[in-house]
Amino acid sequence: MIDDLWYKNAIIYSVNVGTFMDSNGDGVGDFEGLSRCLDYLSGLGVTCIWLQPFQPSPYRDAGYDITDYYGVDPRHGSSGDFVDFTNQAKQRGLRIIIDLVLNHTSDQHPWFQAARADRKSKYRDWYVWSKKRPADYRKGVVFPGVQQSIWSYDKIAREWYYHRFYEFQPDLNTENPEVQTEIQRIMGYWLELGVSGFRVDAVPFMIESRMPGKKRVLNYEYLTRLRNFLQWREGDAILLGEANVVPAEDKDFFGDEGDRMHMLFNFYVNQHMFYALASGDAEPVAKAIRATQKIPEFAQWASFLRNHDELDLGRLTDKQRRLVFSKFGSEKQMQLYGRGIRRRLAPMLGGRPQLELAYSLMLSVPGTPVLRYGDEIGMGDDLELKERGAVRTPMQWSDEPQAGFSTAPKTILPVIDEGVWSYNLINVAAQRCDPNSMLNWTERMIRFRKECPEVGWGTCTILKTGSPSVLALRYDWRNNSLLTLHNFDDKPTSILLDVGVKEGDRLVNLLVRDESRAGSNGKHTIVLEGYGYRWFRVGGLNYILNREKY
Ligand code: TEU
Repeated sequence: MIDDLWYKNAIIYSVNVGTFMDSNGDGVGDFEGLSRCLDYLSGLGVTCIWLQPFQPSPYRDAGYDITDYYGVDPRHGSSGDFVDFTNQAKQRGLRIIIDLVLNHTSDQHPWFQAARADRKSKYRDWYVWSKKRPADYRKGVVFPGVQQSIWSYDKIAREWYYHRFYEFQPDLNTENPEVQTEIQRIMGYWLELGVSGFRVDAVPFMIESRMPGKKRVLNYEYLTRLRNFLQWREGDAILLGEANVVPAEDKDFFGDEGDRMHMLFNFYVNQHMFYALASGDAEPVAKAIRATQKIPEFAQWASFLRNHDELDLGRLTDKQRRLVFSKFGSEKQMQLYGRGIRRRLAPMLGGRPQLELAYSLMLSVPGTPVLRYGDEIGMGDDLELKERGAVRTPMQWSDEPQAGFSTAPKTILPVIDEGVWSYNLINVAAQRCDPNSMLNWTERMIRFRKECPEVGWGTCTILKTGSPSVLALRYDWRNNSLLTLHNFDDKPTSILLDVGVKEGDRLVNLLVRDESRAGSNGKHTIVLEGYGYRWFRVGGLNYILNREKY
């Protein structure tokens, strides 16, 4: 049954265990705490939780520097707590996907320790070495301004080792057959513990050939092998790839036959959505949707606004990027790595109307939405924290001390306790009681999104609106159609729209009790307020009754 493809119409929510809920008062979030929040998440409408790395780690890159792929960092609990958590999630019908960070390990990992200590160790070749410093040692750093090079000298090994990311994250030699077997073992282990798949970290880096001095080649075939292994072990598990690439490369990662990544984050549409929000111009985002539209039938985009990293604007033109910087991150301290903005969504966008517009847009572009914890209540950032730490502060549950996140005097990262983004003002407990809160609005929107499977499954057509600030998307799937409209301008605008229906046919507004009938020319005149948005069921009587049976 085609409807078994759960990831086509899921609501994914990304959680960092360490900053979500601390149950034992040590200042660090844990699995027991997260388990207690599962009713909150299922109430919000989430269907799949993406757990960021929780394995043992010195935590120099928020857990993306792992020292044991088969464990749980003791600060987050035990493996038993993890299994308890997955069981509780299962009780509520929630799926779990976890980060798979295999481009590199921590330099503290026993494999690297063995590799550096003994040239003859079998682990030596698990990493990438060079006797001399390669000439291009400064080329291709991922964190410019913070990271100096991609080759560092190791005094113990007395050779240079390769690292695309920080110097404490040596790259694994993923071409080594033993490393490949180990990767399968790691995937197999977590699948056996009940996860529904992996968010594959840094995919283009993970599959690159890294011989010093040689041309950079990407081994896409390896992705097909990962996929085959995954599917052999678990038929409905998925790979969600992190690959910030240009549209021409999408097919390499999805595979022509859809036999590589099931899903990829749509970084391209993401950046153009922010451009539209900053400029008021809908055309570039329409173009980005068009450019990423042709993907294999069973592949899917992951749509998102913000994640745990900087908002990377590297795919925009210099002019576009300058405009987004000037609107959403004009101060130097808001910018990062020369290409991005290290702010959360709410402070960047400034107001509730823009936030609603952005969220409604993200939920309605082709793909499956991925939300970032805290964005559902409009959490802020802390620019005092280093690099991407700014957007990683603990979840704000209530106005109790430490935002109800922990009873410890000191937490893993400080909670936001000052100014307009303080937990005293922005927290789940307060918003739960307020029918007009961001939280309740988000919950309602998620419900609509789930009731409109056309977005996850259907064909998307971009309609002409005659107004440069309005994006109109029509979705069709199994005799159901949906129309969404978004006005990026702060001023109201009126559009004349040919939705392709007969005279008198109706557009039923799903968000408020309202409808529009086509005029004698078969067209609809619709007035949108500044930052206005609409979701219409096309043609039918009642949007649920109209739904054809799957
Ligand atoms: O990021 C990998 C990556 O490719 C980065 O370019 C990313 O797009 C972003 O710019 C990083 O700020 C992943 C994780 O998302 C990131 O948190 C880790 O630091 C990184 O891997 C190393 O594991």
